Amino acid sequence: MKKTFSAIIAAMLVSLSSVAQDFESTIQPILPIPDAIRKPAAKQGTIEEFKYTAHKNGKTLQKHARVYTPYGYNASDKSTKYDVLYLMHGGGDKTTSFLTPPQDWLPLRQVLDHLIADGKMRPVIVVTPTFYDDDENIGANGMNDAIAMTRDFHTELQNDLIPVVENAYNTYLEGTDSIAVTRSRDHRAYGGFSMGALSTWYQLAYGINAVKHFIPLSGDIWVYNDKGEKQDAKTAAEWINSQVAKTPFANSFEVYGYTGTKDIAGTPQKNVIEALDKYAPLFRYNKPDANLRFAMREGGEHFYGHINEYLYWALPIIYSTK
Ligand code: FER
Repeated sequence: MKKTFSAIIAAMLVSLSSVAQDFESTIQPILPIPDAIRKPAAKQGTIEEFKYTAHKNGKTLQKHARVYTPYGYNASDKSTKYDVLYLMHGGGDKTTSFLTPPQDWLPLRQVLDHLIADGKMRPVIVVTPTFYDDDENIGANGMNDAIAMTRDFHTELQNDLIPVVENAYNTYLEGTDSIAVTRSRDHRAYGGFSMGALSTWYQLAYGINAVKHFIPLSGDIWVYNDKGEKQDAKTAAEWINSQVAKTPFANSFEVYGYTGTKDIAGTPQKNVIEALDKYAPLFRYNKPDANLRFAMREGGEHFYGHINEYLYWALPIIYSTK
Protein backbone atom coordinates (compact mmCIF):
# COMPACT_ATOMS: atom_id res chain seq x y z
CA MET A 1 0.00 0.00 0.00
CA LYS A 2 1.50 3.32 -1.06
CA LYS A 3 1.76 5.94 1.72
CA THR A 4 0.13 8.63 -0.43
CA PHE A 5 -2.97 6.49 -0.93
CA SER A 6 -3.32 5.87 2.79
CA ALA A 7 -2.93 9.57 3.66
CA ILE A 8 -5.64 10.63 1.21
CA ILE A 9 -7.99 7.92 2.37
CA ALA A 10 -7.36 8.66 6.05
CA ALA A 11 -8.40 12.27 5.48
CA MET A 12 -11.53 11.16 3.61
CA LEU A 13 -12.55 8.77 6.36
CA VAL A 14 -12.02 10.94 9.43
CA SER A 15 -15.34 12.72 9.00
CA LEU A 16 -17.24 9.45 8.74
CA SER A 17 -15.59 7.44 11.50
CA SER A 18 -17.30 9.36 14.30
CA VAL A 19 -20.57 7.52 13.66
CA ALA A 20 -20.59 5.36 16.78
CA GLN A 21 -22.21 1.96 16.46
CA ASP A 22 -23.34 -0.44 19.14
CA PHE A 23 -22.59 -3.45 17.00
CA GLU A 24 -19.70 -5.22 18.74
CA SER A 25 -21.89 -7.88 20.30
CA THR A 26 -22.96 -9.27 16.95
CA ILE A 27 -19.57 -9.22 15.22
CA GLN A 28 -17.75 -12.52 14.95
CA PRO A 29 -14.10 -12.51 16.01
CA ILE A 30 -11.42 -13.97 13.73
CA LEU A 31 -9.39 -16.61 15.54
CA PRO A 32 -5.61 -16.95 15.13
CA ILE A 33 -4.63 -19.31 12.27
CA PRO A 34 -2.79 -22.56 13.11
CA ASP A 35 1.03 -22.18 13.18
CA ALA A 36 1.47 -24.86 10.49
CA ILE A 37 0.03 -22.46 7.89
CA ARG A 38 3.04 -20.21 8.39
CA LYS A 39 5.31 -22.86 6.81
CA PRO A 40 5.23 -24.00 3.16
CA ALA A 41 3.03 -27.05 2.47
CA ALA A 42 4.50 -30.28 1.15
CA LYS A 43 2.10 -30.36 -1.81
CA GLN A 44 2.16 -27.04 -3.60
CA GLY A 45 0.11 -25.54 -6.39
CA THR A 46 1.59 -23.70 -9.35
CA ILE A 47 1.58 -19.96 -10.06
CA GLU A 48 1.66 -18.93 -13.72
CA GLU A 49 1.61 -15.65 -15.57
CA PHE A 50 -1.39 -15.29 -17.87
CA LYS A 51 -1.62 -12.83 -20.78
CA TYR A 52 -4.85 -11.46 -22.21
CA THR A 53 -6.15 -8.53 -24.23
CA ALA A 54 -8.40 -5.99 -22.51
CA HIS A 55 -10.58 -3.25 -23.97
CA LYS A 56 -10.83 -0.13 -21.81
CA ASN A 57 -12.15 3.31 -22.73
CA GLY A 58 -11.63 2.69 -26.46
CA LYS A 59 -8.08 1.37 -25.91
CA THR A 60 -6.83 -2.15 -26.53
CA LEU A 61 -4.36 -3.25 -23.89
CA GLN A 62 -2.12 -6.27 -23.41
CA LYS A 63 -2.50 -7.24 -19.79
CA HIS A 64 -1.25 -9.83 -17.29
CA ALA A 65 -2.87 -11.71 -14.47
CA ARG A 66 -1.47 -14.45 -12.23
CA VAL A 67 -3.11 -17.83 -12.00
CA TYR A 68 -2.78 -20.35 -9.15
CA THR A 69 -3.66 -23.92 -10.04
CA PRO A 70 -3.89 -26.37 -7.15
CA TYR A 71 -1.54 -29.31 -6.56
CA GLY A 72 -2.58 -32.17 -8.85
CA TYR A 73 -4.18 -29.92 -11.47
CA ASN A 74 -3.96 -31.71 -14.82
CA ALA A 75 -4.63 -29.55 -17.89
CA SER A 76 -5.44 -32.56 -20.07
CA ASP A 77 -8.11 -33.89 -17.66
CA LYS A 78 -11.00 -31.86 -19.08
CA SER A 79 -13.61 -33.71 -17.03
CA THR A 80 -12.33 -32.38 -13.69
CA LYS A 81 -13.61 -28.82 -13.48
CA TYR A 82 -12.64 -26.12 -11.00
CA ASP A 83 -14.37 -23.10 -9.47
CA VAL A 84 -12.54 -19.82 -9.99
CA LEU A 85 -11.74 -17.17 -7.38
CA TYR A 86 -10.67 -13.70 -8.55
CA LEU A 87 -8.74 -11.58 -6.06
CA MET A 88 -8.06 -7.88 -6.64
CA HIS A 89 -5.14 -6.01 -5.08
CA GLY A 90 -5.28 -2.66 -3.26
CA GLY A 91 -4.37 0.87 -4.40
CA GLY A 92 -0.80 1.18 -5.67
CA ASP A 93 -0.39 -2.61 -5.72
CA LYS A 94 -0.26 -5.15 -8.55
CA THR A 95 -1.05 -8.65 -9.84
CA THR A 96 1.74 -10.12 -7.71
CA SER A 97 0.48 -8.70 -4.40
CA PHE A 98 -1.67 -11.73 -3.57
CA LEU A 99 0.26 -14.39 -5.50
CA THR A 100 4.02 -14.09 -5.18
CA PRO A 101 6.04 -16.45 -3.04
CA PRO A 102 8.05 -15.93 -0.99
CA GLN A 103 6.82 -12.75 0.66
CA ASP A 104 7.39 -10.58 3.67
CA TRP A 105 4.02 -11.72 4.95
CA LEU A 106 2.01 -14.93 5.16
CA PRO A 107 1.82 -15.96 1.47
CA LEU A 108 -1.65 -16.63 0.11
CA ARG A 109 -0.33 -19.65 -1.86
CA GLN A 110 0.62 -21.25 1.44
CA VAL A 111 -2.90 -20.73 2.80
CA LEU A 112 -4.35 -22.29 -0.36
CA ASP A 113 -1.88 -25.20 -0.45
CA HIS A 114 -2.55 -26.13 3.20
CA LEU A 115 -6.34 -25.76 3.08
CA ILE A 116 -6.51 -27.94 -0.03
CA ALA A 117 -4.00 -30.55 1.18
CA ASP A 118 -5.80 -30.81 4.55
CA GLY A 119 -9.18 -31.33 2.86
CA LYS A 120 -10.58 -28.13 4.39
CA MET A 121 -11.56 -26.65 1.02
CA ARG A 122 -12.15 -27.95 -2.50
CA PRO A 123 -9.27 -27.28 -4.89
CA VAL A 124 -9.92 -24.06 -6.85
CA ILE A 125 -8.18 -21.88 -9.41
CA VAL A 126 -7.25 -18.39 -8.20
CA VAL A 127 -6.77 -15.50 -10.64
CA THR A 128 -5.19 -12.18 -9.57
CA PRO A 129 -5.65 -9.45 -12.18
CA THR A 130 -5.13 -5.68 -11.89
CA PHE A 131 -7.63 -2.85 -12.32
CA TYR A 132 -4.76 -0.69 -13.64
CA ASP A 133 -3.80 -0.77 -17.32
CA ASP A 134 -1.10 -3.24 -16.29
CA ASP A 135 1.49 -3.75 -13.54
CA GLU A 136 3.96 -1.26 -15.00
CA ASN A 137 2.03 2.01 -15.01
CA ILE A 138 0.59 2.20 -11.51
CA GLY A 139 2.44 5.42 -10.66
CA ALA A 140 0.67 7.24 -13.49
CA ASN A 141 -2.68 6.78 -11.77
CA GLY A 142 -4.07 9.01 -9.04
CA MET A 143 -6.75 8.20 -6.49
CA ASN A 144 -9.64 9.32 -8.68
CA ASP A 145 -8.38 7.09 -11.50
CA ALA A 146 -8.24 4.18 -9.08
CA ILE A 147 -11.83 4.76 -7.98
CA ALA A 148 -13.04 4.82 -11.60
CA MET A 149 -10.94 1.77 -12.47
CA THR A 150 -12.28 -0.25 -9.55
CA ARG A 151 -15.81 0.80 -10.50
CA ASP A 152 -15.38 -0.19 -14.15
CA PHE A 153 -13.39 -3.41 -13.77
CA HIS A 154 -16.53 -5.58 -13.91
CA THR A 155 -16.77 -4.90 -17.68
CA GLU A 156 -13.24 -6.13 -18.33
CA LEU A 157 -13.83 -9.11 -16.05
CA GLN A 158 -16.90 -10.24 -17.94
CA ASN A 159 -15.87 -9.39 -21.52
CA ASP A 160 -12.11 -9.83 -21.58
CA LEU A 161 -10.77 -11.86 -18.67
CA ILE A 162 -13.33 -14.55 -17.76
CA PRO A 163 -13.91 -15.78 -21.35
CA VAL A 164 -10.18 -16.16 -22.00
CA VAL A 165 -8.80 -17.41 -18.69
CA GLU A 166 -11.69 -19.78 -17.93
CA ASN A 167 -11.44 -21.34 -21.37
CA ALA A 168 -7.67 -21.76 -20.98
CA TYR A 169 -8.15 -23.74 -17.74
CA ASN A 170 -10.61 -26.50 -16.80
CA THR A 171 -13.56 -24.54 -15.40
CA TYR A 172 -17.36 -24.58 -15.57
CA LEU A 173 -17.50 -21.88 -18.28
CA GLU A 174 -18.92 -23.24 -21.53
CA GLY A 175 -18.76 -20.59 -24.24
CA THR A 176 -17.44 -17.05 -24.33
CA ASP A 177 -20.45 -14.72 -24.24
CA SER A 178 -22.18 -13.06 -21.29
CA ILE A 179 -24.88 -15.75 -21.22
CA ALA A 180 -22.21 -18.42 -20.71
CA VAL A 181 -20.57 -16.27 -18.01
CA THR A 182 -23.90 -15.92 -16.20
CA ARG A 183 -24.70 -19.64 -16.48
CA SER A 184 -21.49 -20.45 -14.61
CA ARG A 185 -21.75 -17.67 -11.97
CA ASP A 186 -22.32 -20.15 -9.10
CA HIS A 187 -18.76 -21.35 -9.69
CA ARG A 188 -17.22 -17.90 -9.50
CA ALA A 189 -16.10 -15.73 -6.55
CA TYR A 190 -14.65 -12.23 -6.56
CA GLY A 191 -12.87 -10.62 -3.66
CA GLY A 192 -10.26 -8.01 -2.95
CA PHE A 193 -8.31 -5.99 -0.45
CA SER A 194 -8.87 -2.27 0.21
CA MET A 195 -9.41 -0.66 -3.24
CA GLY A 196 -9.86 -4.28 -4.35
CA ALA A 197 -12.64 -4.56 -1.76
CA LEU A 198 -14.15 -1.45 -3.31
CA SER A 199 -14.00 -3.19 -6.70
CA THR A 200 -15.73 -6.17 -5.04
CA TRP A 201 -18.64 -4.01 -3.84
CA TYR A 202 -18.86 -2.44 -7.32
CA GLN A 203 -18.83 -5.93 -8.84
CA LEU A 204 -21.84 -6.75 -6.65
CA ALA A 205 -23.56 -3.51 -7.70
CA TYR A 206 -22.83 -3.75 -11.44
CA GLY A 207 -21.77 -7.33 -12.21
CA ILE A 208 -23.81 -9.67 -10.01
CA ASN A 209 -24.75 -11.53 -13.21
CA ALA A 210 -21.18 -12.87 -13.46
CA VAL A 211 -20.39 -13.71 -9.83
CA LYS A 212 -22.17 -15.37 -6.90
CA HIS A 213 -19.67 -15.08 -4.01
CA PHE A 214 -18.24 -11.71 -2.93
CA ILE A 215 -15.32 -11.30 -0.51
CA PRO A 216 -14.72 -7.64 0.44
CA LEU A 217 -11.57 -7.58 2.62
CA SER A 218 -10.98 -4.33 4.47
CA GLY A 219 -12.96 -1.91 2.36
CA ASP A 220 -16.29 -0.11 2.46
CA ILE A 221 -18.64 1.09 -0.29
CA TRP A 222 -17.95 4.48 -1.84
CA VAL A 223 -21.02 6.28 -3.13
CA TYR A 224 -20.97 9.96 -4.12
CA ASN A 225 -23.56 12.69 -4.49
CA ASP A 226 -23.78 15.10 -7.45
CA LYS A 227 -21.14 17.34 -5.87
CA GLY A 228 -18.70 14.42 -5.65
CA GLU A 229 -19.01 14.12 -1.88
CA LYS A 230 -18.68 10.63 -0.36
CA GLN A 231 -21.93 9.54 1.22
CA ASP A 232 -22.42 7.83 4.59
CA ALA A 233 -22.81 4.08 5.18
CA LYS A 234 -26.61 4.27 5.24
CA THR A 235 -26.76 5.87 1.79
CA ALA A 236 -24.16 3.43 0.45
CA ALA A 237 -26.18 0.47 1.78
CA GLU A 238 -29.39 1.83 0.32
CA TRP A 239 -27.68 2.27 -3.07
CA ILE A 240 -26.19 -1.22 -3.25
CA ASN A 241 -29.46 -2.77 -2.11
CA SER A 242 -31.33 -0.96 -4.89
CA GLN A 243 -28.71 -2.05 -7.45
CA VAL A 244 -29.03 -5.69 -6.40
CA ALA A 245 -32.83 -5.54 -6.14
CA LYS A 246 -33.26 -4.70 -9.81
CA THR A 247 -31.42 -7.82 -11.01
CA PRO A 248 -32.70 -11.40 -11.38
CA PHE A 249 -29.97 -12.48 -8.91
CA ALA A 250 -31.24 -10.58 -5.84
CA ASN A 251 -31.89 -13.88 -4.04
CA SER A 252 -28.73 -15.59 -5.18
CA PHE A 253 -25.56 -14.02 -3.80
CA GLU A 254 -23.28 -14.36 -0.77
CA VAL A 255 -21.03 -11.79 0.93
CA TYR A 256 -18.07 -12.70 3.16
CA GLY A 257 -16.69 -9.51 4.72
CA TYR A 258 -13.58 -9.42 6.90
CA THR A 259 -11.39 -6.72 8.40
CA GLY A 260 -9.41 -5.86 11.53
CA THR A 261 -9.94 -3.64 14.56
CA LYS A 262 -6.75 -1.66 13.81
CA ASP A 263 -7.46 -1.42 10.09
CA ILE A 264 -8.17 1.96 8.46
CA ALA A 265 -11.18 0.25 6.84
CA GLY A 266 -12.35 -1.45 10.06
CA THR A 267 -14.92 1.07 11.27
CA PRO A 268 -16.09 2.11 7.75
CA GLN A 269 -16.68 -1.52 6.77
CA LYS A 270 -18.40 -2.31 10.08
CA ASN A 271 -20.71 0.67 9.53
CA VAL A 272 -21.58 -0.55 6.04
CA ILE A 273 -22.36 -4.07 7.26
CA GLU A 274 -24.57 -2.74 10.02
CA ALA A 275 -26.35 -0.48 7.54
CA LEU A 276 -26.84 -3.44 5.16
CA ASP A 277 -28.37 -5.42 8.02
CA LYS A 278 -31.41 -3.12 7.67
CA TYR A 279 -31.88 -4.29 4.08
CA ALA A 280 -33.40 -7.68 4.65
CA PRO A 281 -34.66 -9.68 2.86
CA LEU A 282 -31.88 -9.23 0.28
CA PHE A 283 -29.08 -8.79 2.84
CA ARG A 284 -29.38 -11.14 5.83
CA TYR A 285 -26.65 -10.64 8.43
CA ASN A 286 -26.19 -12.99 11.34
CA LYS A 287 -29.48 -14.78 10.71
CA PRO A 288 -29.99 -18.54 10.29
CA ASP A 289 -30.14 -18.13 6.51
CA ALA A 290 -27.42 -15.47 6.42
CA ASN A 291 -25.95 -14.40 3.08
CA LEU A 292 -23.96 -11.58 4.68
CA ARG A 293 -21.10 -12.53 6.99
CA PHE A 294 -18.68 -10.25 8.75
CA ALA A 295 -15.84 -10.78 11.18
CA MET A 296 -13.07 -8.62 12.63
CA ARG A 297 -9.62 -9.71 13.76
CA GLU A 298 -8.52 -8.17 17.04
CA GLY A 299 -5.50 -5.99 16.20
CA GLY A 300 -5.86 -6.71 12.46
CA GLU A 301 -4.21 -4.05 10.26
CA HIS A 302 -4.45 -2.86 6.65
CA PHE A 303 -1.92 -5.44 5.52
CA TYR A 304 -1.85 -8.49 3.20
CA GLY A 305 -0.46 -10.68 5.98
CA HIS A 306 -3.68 -10.25 7.94
CA ILE A 307 -5.89 -10.29 4.86
CA ASN A 308 -4.49 -13.70 3.88
CA GLU A 309 -5.38 -14.97 7.37
CA TYR A 310 -9.00 -13.93 6.76
CA LEU A 311 -9.00 -16.02 3.59
CA TYR A 312 -7.94 -19.02 5.69
CA TRP A 313 -11.34 -18.75 7.42
CA ALA A 314 -13.46 -17.58 4.47
CA LEU A 315 -12.45 -20.06 1.76
CA PRO A 316 -13.52 -23.26 3.60
CA ILE A 317 -17.01 -21.77 3.97
CA ILE A 318 -17.29 -20.99 0.26
CA TYR A 319 -15.59 -24.18 -0.95
CA SER A 320 -16.88 -26.54 1.73
CA THR A 321 -15.82 -30.17 1.51
CA LYS A 322 -18.66 -31.38 3.75
C1 FER B 1 -11.41 1.83 3.20
C2 FER B 1 -10.27 2.28 3.81
C3 FER B 1 -9.11 2.47 3.05
C4 FER B 1 -11.41 1.56 1.85
C5 FER B 1 -10.27 1.73 1.10
C6 FER B 1 -9.11 2.20 1.70
C7 FER B 1 -12.69 0.90 -0.05
C8 FER B 1 -7.94 2.39 0.85
C9 FER B 1 -6.77 2.78 1.34
C10 FER B 1 -5.61 2.97 0.47
O1 FER B 1 -5.66 2.71 -0.75
O2 FER B 1 -4.59 3.40 1.02
O3 FER B 1 -12.56 1.66 3.90
O4 FER B 1 -12.58 1.11 1.32
